[in-house]
Parts: sequence; structure tokens; C-alpha cells
Amino acid sequence: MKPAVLLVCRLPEALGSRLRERFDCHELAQLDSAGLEALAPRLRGMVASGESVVGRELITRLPALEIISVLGVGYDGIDLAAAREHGVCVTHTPGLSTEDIADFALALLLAAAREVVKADRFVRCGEWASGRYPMTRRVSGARLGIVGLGRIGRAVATRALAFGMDIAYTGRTPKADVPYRWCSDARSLAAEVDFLVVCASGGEATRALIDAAVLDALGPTGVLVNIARGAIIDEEALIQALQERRILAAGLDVFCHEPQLAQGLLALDNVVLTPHMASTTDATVHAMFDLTFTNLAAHFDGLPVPTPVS
Ligand code: 8YV
Repeated sequence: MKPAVLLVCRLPEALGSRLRERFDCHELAQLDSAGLEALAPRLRGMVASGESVVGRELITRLPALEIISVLGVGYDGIDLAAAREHGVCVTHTPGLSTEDIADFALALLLAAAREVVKADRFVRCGEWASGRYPMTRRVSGARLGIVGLGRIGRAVATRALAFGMDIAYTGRTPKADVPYRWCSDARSLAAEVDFLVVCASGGEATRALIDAAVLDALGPTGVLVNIARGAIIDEEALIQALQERRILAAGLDVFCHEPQLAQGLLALDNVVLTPHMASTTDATVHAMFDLTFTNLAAHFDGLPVPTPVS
């Protein structure tokens, strides 16, 4: 008999069909409370995305749950303490999207500072005929601040070196194996850089870490990029800082209430907005599908799961 698995996010067909071949799959969105109750004693596995919220209440309602396989490197939406208490193993897909996300951070930085999207609109609207496009912000040789020097932060730094940038970072502790300057907090980092790129993990420890004070420290020529999690930035404070030009521009791939966007953001012309797509390349997506499936299958085959959350 196929193990029953709960899908808590909408999955692309390529992964969905593969899962259905091996598992008895049920979509949470299709179940009402009574339906979930009836299935609960049989549900042994779960598939969630990097942005899914799987709280204590859901974990507690599923007494047979053994594993949550997260399609994503981030797992900040999963209540790990509740999973641990209920003996549920949690896996994720680390290391696969690092290069794509770092590429995209630089793309957003360049797009925001050099106004690529706005300039495209300028050409399409026929405004070029009335004069040249105004000056934009130089990127090469600038001072870059990285919030969170994990795998992705380091990959951003490597790329920034090729742009001749001076690199500093903040994180819990200084790293002994990098030549970049460490700052003890986001505000002091923002005060000494031109561009701030957020690469930290999500979760309570980093919620609203980038607040009005950090944005003011970055200042009116500063550019902010976020490819990590929306909640790391106080979105209302950011909207206000962009409206009042207290920072120059921002490039955002992640938001507080995806896929909904705060109206204030949509109205601004000094922000580049993308739909949480930094890791979405053909190569990475297929590798993430494989690992999400393999973690689940390994567990039910009685094998060690390749990438448990540590
Ligand atoms: C993924 C992400 O696209 O990996 C993560 O943690 O946030 C994204 O890059 C998403 O989780 C896919 O479900």
C-alpha cells in the first residue's frame, strides 16, 4: 500500500505526478476540516514549499506523521520544535539554488541601481525622442553590505568581487575564513555601505531586522536588495523610505504576504519587483524536485534521508 502524503502547497505537475506514482497524495487545499480529520491517522508524509507555513496545530493534528519534505532551502515556516517533539523528521533542499539566487541578487541590484526596468519603459513609451535618460547610480567599485553570510551571501560576495566592490557583512559571529569586514549589526553595516543585500534566513530571529533605522543608515543614495524572506524587512518602513526617497531604490524578490503585494509598493517607480523567482531556473528546479522526492522515498525505504534539517 502506498504511504499517504499530504501536499500543503501547490506543486508543479512534474513533481506532483512523480509523487502520485509512489505515494497516495492528498492536497491540503482540497480538504475541509472533517476530510483532514478522517485522513489524519493515515498521513505519514508531507510535502511543503520553502514558503509554506506548517505550524504546531497542523503537526499535532497528524499523529501518524513521520516526515516533512520541504521543496526549498528555507524552512522558516515549519515549526521545527513541534516537529521534533512529535518525532517528525524535516528535510530540505540545500545547496542547489545558491548560484541562481546569487545571480539574481546581482540582477536586482543592477536593475535597481541602473534603472533597467524604468529605462525599458522609457524606450517603449517613446520618451527617448524627447531627450536622454537621466543619470543612474554606479555599481562597479561600490561598497556592498551583505546581511547573512551563509552559502548564498558568500556567492553574492564572489560575484561582487568581480565588480570591484568592497565587501562587508553582518551575521551572528565573524567568519574566520573570509577577508570581508564584519559589522556587529545591520544598522552599523548599512551606515558604511552603498548597497545592502539581504541573504539571511527567515524566522523569528530575523523578523523586521531591516527597519526604519537601518534604512536611514543606508541613506538617500543607498539601494536595498532582498532575495531571502519578505518578513526580514519591515515592509511598511521600506515603502515609506522609498516614497520619501530616504533610500534611492530597492530590488525585491520576496514579500511579506506573497503573492499579495502591498499597494504602496506597486505605486513606486524606484523599486524593481519580481515574483519570488530567484531560484527558478530549469536546472535548479529539477534538482530541487529530485531531492524533495528522494528525501521522502529514502525515508519510506528505511534509508537515511540525504538532506535533513540539521
Ligand atoms: C523556492 C525558496 O523557489 O528555496 C527556498 O527556500 O524560497 C525558493 O527559492 C521555493 O521554496 C520553492 O517552493
